[in-house]
Amino acid sequence: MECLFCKIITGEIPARILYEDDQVVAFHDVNPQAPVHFLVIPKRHIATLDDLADNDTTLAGHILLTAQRLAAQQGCSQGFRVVMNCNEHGGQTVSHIHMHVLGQRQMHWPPG
Ligand code: IU
Repeated sequence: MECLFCKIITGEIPARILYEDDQVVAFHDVNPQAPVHFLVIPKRHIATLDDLADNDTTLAGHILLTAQRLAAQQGCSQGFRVVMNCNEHGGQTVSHIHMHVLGQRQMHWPPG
């Protein structure tokens, strides 16, 4: 198993875990780009958004609702941003899908 995020799920690589259930894990990003910056990932290895299937609708929704709930817990009452990078042009560097959640500062548009 070479996937770094799968190793975070199994505990082989340390992470500051925020939340875990049977489907997802959330942890603080090691290189935060905002005062709040955490990632929500599925426990099942899915390499990119392109690999999500029609029967992953419930999982995809659960990732999004976990992001929303944890953003509130992290004090993002004035708003937050979710980002999912996909493949090379999307800027994806880790091949295990992850939803970034960033908050506690003003975001700008367009992203780089
Ligand atoms: P990207 O969307 O694939 O570019 O984001 C990967 C993120 O994973 C990036 O923000 C890294 O800082 C973060 N990360 C992490 O939090 N812990 C790790 O062990 C590794 C990457 I590897």
